[in-house]
Amino acid sequence: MERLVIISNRVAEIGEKTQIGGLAVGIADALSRGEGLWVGWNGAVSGPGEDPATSRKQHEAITTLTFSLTEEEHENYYLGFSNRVLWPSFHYRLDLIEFSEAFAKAYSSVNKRFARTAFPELKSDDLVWVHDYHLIPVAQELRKLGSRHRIGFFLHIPFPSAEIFSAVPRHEWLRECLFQFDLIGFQTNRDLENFRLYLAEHADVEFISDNLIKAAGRIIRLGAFPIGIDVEQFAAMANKVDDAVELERMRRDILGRIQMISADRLDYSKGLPERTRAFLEFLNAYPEYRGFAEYLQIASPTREDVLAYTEIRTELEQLSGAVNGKFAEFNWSPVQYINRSIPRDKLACLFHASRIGLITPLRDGMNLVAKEYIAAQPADDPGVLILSKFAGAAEQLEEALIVNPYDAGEVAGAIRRAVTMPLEERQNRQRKLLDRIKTTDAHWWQTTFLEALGHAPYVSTQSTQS
Ligand code: ADQ
Repeated sequence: MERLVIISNRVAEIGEKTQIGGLAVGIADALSRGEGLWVGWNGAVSGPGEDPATSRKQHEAITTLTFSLTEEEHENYYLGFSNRVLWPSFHYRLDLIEFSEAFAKAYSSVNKRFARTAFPELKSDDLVWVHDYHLIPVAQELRKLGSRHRIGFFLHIPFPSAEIFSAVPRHEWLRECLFQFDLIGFQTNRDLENFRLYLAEHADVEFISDNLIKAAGRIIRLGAFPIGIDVEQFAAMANKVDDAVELERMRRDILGRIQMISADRLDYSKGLPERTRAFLEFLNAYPEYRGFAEYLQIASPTREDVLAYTEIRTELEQLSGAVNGKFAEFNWSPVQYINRSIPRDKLACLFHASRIGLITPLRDGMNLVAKEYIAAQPADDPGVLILSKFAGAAEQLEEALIVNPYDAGEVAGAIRRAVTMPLEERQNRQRKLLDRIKTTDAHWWQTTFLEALGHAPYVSTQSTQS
């Protein structure tokens, strides 16, 4: 079997398996199929004059090769082009784009640095898998260094509509960079379709089939590979009864309390203020639930150096305060707000104990929390997932209550439907949802992607752009 080399912006600490979350589960699973190398940023920023040297660590068969970014690289590549240009625009927030020439330059040069770090390590038959929007130019940089490897790219965030993508500063350059991969993977069929429509309008491309194109003299494979979770592992954590779960059960049984939950990074794409407004609408429209319904909002801080993130935090804190100010009583606060990251096993138990998972992003590549909520439900008395139609997960999880997150009345109606849903209907929906997340779990995701990459129509004499 070929060795796998992963290149991603951040390299996760590979330690105790249960504490790594999100995409790190899928990557660690992929790396553990044989020998593996993981290259990327270590999360640190080196001060002026400090040496941002690379460090190598070994965890059984997995080697990690990490380096720090300089302050300038962090500011312009990471906070700049990646998170002030690409992240907002791919999430349909063109109004939040702050573009500068310095951002584009740093994005290009840091991608060169990733490629230069990885290239000397590569063996001739390695499979290279590059992750996410930070690293679109990596394949082109590797090709310039002479790489003839099979290189795959997976985009974790949405690929926007053609019109939106054509508004991204330097979209023509990004497109040409993408053509140096052998496989380009998206989360959903919708993303794939958006990419094809963009190419049809803006690029000189030959469409060979639904999944093959010819561009820049190369044949490139395209595909949708919805990311999954390790269902067994998450369910096992959720089923370990802890004190908080017991307490919640008692509150549910004795006091008739109904808990809804959400957990996100505090990002404007996750729709947190809209969700709080929908909960407010629910309390206004259905006063019989005052005193009983509680919304536990777990929002971990993220990218706080970017203005849009401090603004969303202020807005959310004001709103939660306003809802509590209006409705709270001495023994009941409708909104509980936790602004920090919490251990995954705790999160799993809280999902298990919550009657409703309220997952309503305004845009999301997939949204793993939706899948984690399903994995955590008790089979005998499962809760209900309310899911935004703009989460990639909605393409798969059609038995959830699918809502428009911009319509507070519709979300409030879905909450009402969820709290009154008969047990049999909840069990039926849960069974189908659970089946789906099990058949397309983290292991399935990485194996189907790597299989497609292994089969990408690779031509060893291919011409490369310089
Ligand atoms: P994210 O935007 O980070 O990921 P998501 O897929 O929901 O979104 O993953 C977040 C992970 O962090 C989940 O495992 C969740 O349990 C965990 N988490 C969230 N809040 C937490 C908290 N307060 N404390 C502890 N853990 C918390 C990006 C894309 C997504 C895509 C993933 C994977 O934006 O659309 O699904 O990559 O491809």
